[in-house]
Amino acid sequence: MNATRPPSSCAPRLLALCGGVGGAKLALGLERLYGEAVSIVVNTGDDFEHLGLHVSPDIDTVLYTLGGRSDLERGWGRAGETWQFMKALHELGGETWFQLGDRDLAMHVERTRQLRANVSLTDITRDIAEKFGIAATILPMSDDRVETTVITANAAMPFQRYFVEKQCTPVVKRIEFRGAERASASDAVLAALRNPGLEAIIICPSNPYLSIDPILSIRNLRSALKEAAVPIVVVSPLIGGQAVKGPTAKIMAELGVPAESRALVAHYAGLIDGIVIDEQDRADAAGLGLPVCVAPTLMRNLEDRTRLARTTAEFAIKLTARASQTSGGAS
Ligand code: FO1
Repeated sequence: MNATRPPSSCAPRLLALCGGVGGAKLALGLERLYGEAVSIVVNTGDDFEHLGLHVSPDIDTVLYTLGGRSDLERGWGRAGETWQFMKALHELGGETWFQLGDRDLAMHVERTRQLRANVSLTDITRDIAEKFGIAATILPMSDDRVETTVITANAAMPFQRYFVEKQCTPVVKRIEFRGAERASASDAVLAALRNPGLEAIIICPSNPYLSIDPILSIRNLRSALKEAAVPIVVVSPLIGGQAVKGPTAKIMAELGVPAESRALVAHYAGLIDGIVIDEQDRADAAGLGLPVCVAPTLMRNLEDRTRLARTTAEFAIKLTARASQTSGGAS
């Protein structure tokens, strides 16, 4: 029960695009502030089959984080985790490079069972979010498989092999989203984007190349974002040219892109109406050529998460006012 949460009637209806750990932090802030008025579209390009189980890391990071069950230290997986399954698997010579905690394992076993019974990932996720007492709507980007594949100098590998098994060391040549050309945004995602009450869309501070691009690679999702005709604001995952967590800056360097706000604006050109950057990058603001909100973007605790969520939401909605004024003709 969150007494502080305003009734959804006055909360702005928002939709967020979210990937891994960084994105989930802002998603938590949005959910704490605006509750059921928030829809979170989550990347599933990281999903993979492992040990005969379907694993959806970004969905689980959002479910555990908003459900108050995540391990805040690690950023992924569950709090209070034990590792008996991993120990027993190791004794059997099984693959243990991808750590599955005993409680986390239940999620993968139950999700896999339901997927095999032809329950959609969208319905499975909705059911778990409800069981976790999460007010926001958590939506996998698609019920079709899109597989983020990292192409390096001499190999093509599924995302988790690059990110976890290889610890992001291989040099990235390019990133492919296999299946994206055939994939469709889920009906639930399209309905959320077409909700007449939608006031703004927020791209969370996730890795643009690994966590947001898979979502944007789905053609009818990208077009629905534009057709929503509400401002789209990105929160930069960079602070002072560095990623807060993960390989964003390293990948940008390997792709020949400077790890700067300008490169981020260029990456999302034609899609975003504004950007939120950290105070450390205040000097960038003047040259970005679109509305900029300068605010502390490092999220160390729940208060940081809710403050950045409020700042970002209010910045985005104000842009709506500007857009509707201009579209309002002579006024
Ligand atoms: N990340 C790691 O660095 N090592 C792991 O062993 C690991 C296991 C894991 C299990 C379940 C899960 O939901 C996430 C897990 N992650 C692990 C994180 C995961 O690779 C990343 O959070 C995302 O895929 C990237 O955003």
